[in-house]
Amino acid sequence: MAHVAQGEKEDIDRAVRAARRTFDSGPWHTMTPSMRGRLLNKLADLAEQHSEEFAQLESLDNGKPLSVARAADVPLAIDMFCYMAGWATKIEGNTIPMSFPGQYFAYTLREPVGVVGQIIPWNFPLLMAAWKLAPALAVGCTSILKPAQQTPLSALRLGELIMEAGFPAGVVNIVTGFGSGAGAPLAAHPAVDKIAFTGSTEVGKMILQAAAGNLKKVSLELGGKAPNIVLKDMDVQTAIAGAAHAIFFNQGQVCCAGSRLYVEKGVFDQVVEGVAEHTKKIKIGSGFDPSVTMGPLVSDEQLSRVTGYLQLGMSEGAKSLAGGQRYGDHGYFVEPTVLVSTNQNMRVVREEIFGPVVVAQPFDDLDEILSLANDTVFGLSAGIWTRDISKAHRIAAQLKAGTVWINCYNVFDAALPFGGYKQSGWGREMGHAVLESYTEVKSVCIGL
Ligand code: TAP
Repeated sequence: MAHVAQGEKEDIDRAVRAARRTFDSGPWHTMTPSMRGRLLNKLADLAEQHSEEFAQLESLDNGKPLSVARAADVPLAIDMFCYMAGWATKIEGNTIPMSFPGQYFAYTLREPVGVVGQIIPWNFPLLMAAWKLAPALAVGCTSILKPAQQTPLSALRLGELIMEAGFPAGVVNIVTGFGSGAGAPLAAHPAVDKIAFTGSTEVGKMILQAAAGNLKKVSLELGGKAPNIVLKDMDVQTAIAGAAHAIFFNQGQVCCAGSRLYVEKGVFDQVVEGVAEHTKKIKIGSGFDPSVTMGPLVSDEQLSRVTGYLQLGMSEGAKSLAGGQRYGDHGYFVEPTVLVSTNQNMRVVREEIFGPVVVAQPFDDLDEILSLANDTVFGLSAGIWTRDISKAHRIAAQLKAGTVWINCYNVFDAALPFGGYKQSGWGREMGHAVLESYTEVKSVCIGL
């Protein structure tokens, strides 16, 4: 489909030098916040003018249905640039009342952290680029962005629009390549001040080690194994549709996917059979076919990983109510799968599969569901389906997860922080929360 450069350590060195120079002494250094905001707005406008092209690139590169790229990836990415454009002029410090003996005037400044390395995955390539670049640029950082090797095309096209918008040279440096050849030297680079990573928990831990050399700041958005909890008072059809969307959206290749479905006894059979029935309505095929609602997985490697988990689940004693294997004999398609007869000790319940596979279990009461839901090393997201608003708030308060959706799922907004408890990560994306991870606070104290 396309040939893309395989960046190596020396390309990362050159990109970091450009980003460093531009941050320390280039035009970016002296540009006003208002101008930075205007550039971000211009980039959003350009991306909007090219939204159909971006949607097609995303579908071609990742396999996702074009309709999904049009409805989710592209508008959310554009919105992220617009939202962060507004923040560029609002990065403020405080004045601090002092109690130290004497008279002082003290204030804080919020300054850009500097040169940031940003490493992103393949599941939402353009959106992940926007989540990373927009806040970094709003506060005045410079960036070296490494897209995933499977899906570099939309980031490269975005790079062209960044130039067209008029961002000074060296502000955004996109280096395509592999994690080992380009990602690792970026994470370890002594002239990089911060690394922002989205991807697997396993690689997240490697990033931490690589960052230790110069103790660069680190933010991590990692894997998940989200509990999606259905209480028996919920309208069953709404719960079924919600549970199916929570796991099957984007072929299940979503870090916050509702991959553990817990249903209160009394409606368990109805809900899981309903989700299994729902899979028959999912049309699998090319992302460019308008009737298709589920595309292929991203790669051969991902296909092996997901089908490997399906075999493992069966060998552990799980039963499939729907799906359970590869779909067809060519391409990277997997049947949307509902596994029952599962328990907390199974690897399919404990590990992130990152495919269209949900594991379902019944529960008795609130105490049991809280203990099951929180029995995981992850803590990215969770879902609750109930008409009882008081129960919903009580459960939400006790879930160890960065995002809790009640009677909805996979709802994202540039203003709503997103990130993980426990091994799902450090720091938050989006909202004003993300600005903290791209800025340093400087205290200035003046004796009067
Ligand atoms: P990762 O290996 O975590 O890849 C994410 C990004 O990190 C890619 O750009 C990758 O480069 C890069 N990378 C890999 N090794 C690196 C290293 N040593 N130093 C610096 N950067 C490195 O994810 P994957 O291989 O694409 O997928 C593996 C599993 O991770 C999936 O099956 C899924 O479970 C999980 N995953 C989670 C997420 C989220 S959002 N939580 C996203 C993707 C995957 P390459 O271009 O070489 O891949």
